[in-house]
Amino acid sequence: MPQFNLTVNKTMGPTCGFLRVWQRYTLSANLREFTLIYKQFAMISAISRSLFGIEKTRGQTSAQTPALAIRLTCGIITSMPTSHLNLDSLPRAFDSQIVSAPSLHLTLPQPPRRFFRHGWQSWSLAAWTDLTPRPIQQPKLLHPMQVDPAYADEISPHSSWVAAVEMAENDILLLGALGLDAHIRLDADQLQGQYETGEGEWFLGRGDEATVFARYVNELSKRLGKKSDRPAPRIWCSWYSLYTAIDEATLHSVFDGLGDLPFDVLQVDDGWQISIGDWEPNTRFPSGMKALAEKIKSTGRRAGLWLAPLIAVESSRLFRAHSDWFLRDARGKFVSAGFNWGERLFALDTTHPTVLEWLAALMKQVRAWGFDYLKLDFLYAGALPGKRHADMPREAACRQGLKMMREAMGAEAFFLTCGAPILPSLGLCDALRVGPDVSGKWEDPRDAVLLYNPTTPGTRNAIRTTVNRLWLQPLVMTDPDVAYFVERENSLSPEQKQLLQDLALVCNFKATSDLPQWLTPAQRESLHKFLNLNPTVQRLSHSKFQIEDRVVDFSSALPLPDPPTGATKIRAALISWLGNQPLALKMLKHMDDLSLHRRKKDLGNKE
Ligand code: 9PG
Repeated sequence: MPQFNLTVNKTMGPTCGFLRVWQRYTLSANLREFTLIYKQFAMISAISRSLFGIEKTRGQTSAQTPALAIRLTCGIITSMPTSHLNLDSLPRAFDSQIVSAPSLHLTLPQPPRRFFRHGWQSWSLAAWTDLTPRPIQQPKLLHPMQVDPAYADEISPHSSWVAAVEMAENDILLLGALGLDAHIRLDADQLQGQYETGEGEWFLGRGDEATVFARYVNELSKRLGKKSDRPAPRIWCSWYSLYTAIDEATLHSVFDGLGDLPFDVLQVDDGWQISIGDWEPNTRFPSGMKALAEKIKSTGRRAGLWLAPLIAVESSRLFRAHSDWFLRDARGKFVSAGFNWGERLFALDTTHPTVLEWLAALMKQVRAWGFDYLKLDFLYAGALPGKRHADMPREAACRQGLKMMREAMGAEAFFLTCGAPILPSLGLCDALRVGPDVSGKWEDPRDAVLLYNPTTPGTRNAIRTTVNRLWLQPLVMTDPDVAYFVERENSLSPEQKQLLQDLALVCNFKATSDLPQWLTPAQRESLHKFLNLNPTVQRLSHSKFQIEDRVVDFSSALPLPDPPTGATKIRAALISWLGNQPLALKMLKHMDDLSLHRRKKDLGNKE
């Protein structure tokens, strides 16, 4: 098959030494017809002759090859940092095209029907949406924890690293960055990709959804690293039943109660530490962390631990003692990493050599305690915009911190990233949380409708984003969060619980937080069976999967609620205002703590 490889180098060469091409294009496609149109430059035919060895800018190849017309609009002026591509028509089966450019503008034949947006970090929304502007999700105080704060106020379709547009049924055009710090937006018929710092590669593909994502993934894996080949462990995690109300005695009784349930890892979540930033056991763990890991290992399982190593709360010893380790903005103010645990959060600067040493020492400490499954959370903090000790793009800085922690924990440790920017995690972690937290509720109407927030804990939010992140499966183990089997403290219908269990099977990543004390014999039996399942799974469409002989459809979780209108809009504004008041969030936390306390007392009575 005749193939054209077209390369415009950055420097034009002797014929036009004073000019530079601001972009390099590498184009490989099977062409029948091609049109190359150069704008803004009169000497172009001379240059095209000397550079590409083509006499004409229009031509034809043999009639057997698939039809393709590509119009390339190249700028050749030093000061223009943008590449323009006009893609009038491309064949369905399409050889991948890779373009290097700081910024890329693609003119589509018409505005697309739908847009695939990809959220920045684990909890941020990934979804196919229509083109109508989306209200800014609320509250803003939580933006650093939920979206890329650099783009939090964008209401038109936009996306981190990769976006896709549907031009017609099964006709998808994907634009995906192969480097970090890239963002894509759609403005009517203009799909625009932009690297924050310098030039980077872009992948461009057209075809059906599965094919274009598979090709993008293939290019990503060449650059960021391969999927780990170890088997996915089956995990019991303390978060979704006990939340922060964990203590040594309660965990021991849970670990004993799990009996012969086939878990590989028992993972202790948030609640063991003195404070976020001070990663030593608190007074509820008087025997210390080594003893806790020993207890887990005595049940024949691996010990897992949660930490959020890149953040600290304002009241932590770490923040007070080493404020110079924390990220600041250009004016010298601390950069907000969000608000949680009733406090403001700040981010460590992972370009600071002492911070990197501290992170490595922390990982070694945790490994020395005996934990070898590490769930590292709130990792977006390493990539927040700010002025760093070393001048480095923010996502490269985060990746450097992750790499340091991976090296310090050792290749034998299982590394799960959570609340993590997606591309910077690839090739470094074993598994990646690919959606928001689940909860015992399908959807919280306050968050979904009034705050227009698809990132807060809730089963629908978790399923929606996870299903839209399954394209990552060849690159990393995708963690969809836990599945539930209990009825206690849980309002999910049996069908909704089944969806979560099925999503775990699709992801081949099984975890639960269900307390053995809360499981009826029948529920325990179902959980046992589930943990031993290893079904064949086949994707039938975007939302439908064949799991052995059943067809499972996740489409009920995928739509996004409509933006508030009329009187609801007024309530929404009020709730948003409240959500931005630290005091209101502190009060909510206090109420949560009280109900947790009751839950734990109740658990004590049941034993
Ligand atoms: C422990 C938890 C669990 C859980 C993690 C993470 O405000 N937020 O947007 C927000 C989202 C998720 C979240 C906490 C806050 O949960 O995903 O599994 O480990 O931390 O605190």
